[in-house]
Amino acid sequence: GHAGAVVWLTGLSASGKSTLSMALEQELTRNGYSCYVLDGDNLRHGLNANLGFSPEDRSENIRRVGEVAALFADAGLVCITAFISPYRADRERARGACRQTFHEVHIATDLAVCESRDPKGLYRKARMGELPDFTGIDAPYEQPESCELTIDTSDESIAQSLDKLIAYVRRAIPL
Ligand code: GGZ
Repeated sequence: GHAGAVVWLTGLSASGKSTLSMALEQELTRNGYSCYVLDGDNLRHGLNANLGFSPEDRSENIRRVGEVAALFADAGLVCITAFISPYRADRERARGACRQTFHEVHIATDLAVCESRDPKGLYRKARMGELPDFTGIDAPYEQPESCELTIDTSDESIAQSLDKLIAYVRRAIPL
C-alpha cells in the first residue's frame, strides 16, 4: 500500500484543475491507489457553505480544506484538492497542516487561455463588471514560488497533462 498524501492543485478558474483532478483520481484508482477529491462541489456546498469570495472567506475556505485534506491523508488516502487557492500564505499554511505529505501542483494555464475557454461564462461576466473580485481579473492570483510540479495545459492535451501528473505521483507516492 501507499502512504497517505495530499496532491494540492492550484490555478485559475478554467485552468483545468477539476478535469485533471477527476482524471487523476480515476487513473490512480485503476492503479490500486485509494483516493478522494476535494473540490468546490463537495466543500463549498456543505462544510464551507457560509463562505464567499472575499479575501477573508477564501483564506478560511483554504484553511478548512487544508485541515480536511490532512485528515484524509491521515486516514491513508491520496487526497487530491482542486481549489484556486490564490494566496501563497494560505497554501503554505495548508502545507504545514499536511506535514511531509504535501505535493503542490501549479496548473499554470495562461489567463488568456482560461478566459477563452470560459466554460461557465464567468470571465465574461467579470469583464462586464457583473461578477466582482474574480480571480485573474480584479482579484489576485499569487503564483507558487516553490511548488513540486508545474503543468501548463495551454499547449498540450488533457492526456499529456495527465501523463505528467501520473508520472509524478507514482514516483513521489509509490505503491
Ligand atoms: C473566482 C469564482 C468567483 C470569484 C465564483 N473568483 O470555474 P469555477 O467557477 O467552477 O471555479 C471557480 C470557483 C472557485 O472556488 P474556489 O473555492 O476554488 O476558490 S478559492 O480557492 O479562491 O477559495 C468559479 C467560481 O468558484 N467562482 N465566484 N469571484 N472564482
